[in-house]
Amino acid sequence: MNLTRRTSTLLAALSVTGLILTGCSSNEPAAAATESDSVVVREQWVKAADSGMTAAFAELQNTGDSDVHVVGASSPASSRIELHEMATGADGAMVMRPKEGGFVIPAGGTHVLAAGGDHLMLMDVTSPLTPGADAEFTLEFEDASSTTFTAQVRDFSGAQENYEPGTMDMDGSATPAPAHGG
Ligand SMILES: [Cu+2]
Repeated sequence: MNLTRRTSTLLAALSVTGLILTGCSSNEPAAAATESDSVVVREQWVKAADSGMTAAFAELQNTGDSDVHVVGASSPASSRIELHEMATGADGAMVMRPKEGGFVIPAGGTHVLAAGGDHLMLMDVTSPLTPGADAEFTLEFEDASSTTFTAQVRDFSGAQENYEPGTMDMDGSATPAPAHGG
């Protein structure tokens, strides 16, 4: 009985609080939402590397009702980061290249960054990224807002990307990890 009464008192208190908050916000103009307000980053990770180039991946969810444009990225882990996509080159081989206009996270949808697809390309790793360590990343959006996330460094031999300025190709071993292979 006592518990029930305490629970209903608590619920009543919460309802009153809710009413007060609702009352306040309805009297004020809607705050200008930034693109970063709509973005949820999950499943983020970065491929281990001692130096040179590597890639970071994540699922970028857009909880808002308009598209979000990712126009840049940065990290203390790399002196430069490019937004890359995979495309079929003139010779039929898959090549990776900077994605024109960056990534679009569709309204109410998710844009997946994954091996063999769009990815964050770390062009010049500043210090060894060892498995289990964390690296911080910042995504920059078209409206100049940004969001920061921490990605875990993982060992991943499934996608060996070859990147040479001028050729930018990815060899044929770019298959899913053995655990997911068929
Ligand atoms: Cu790349």
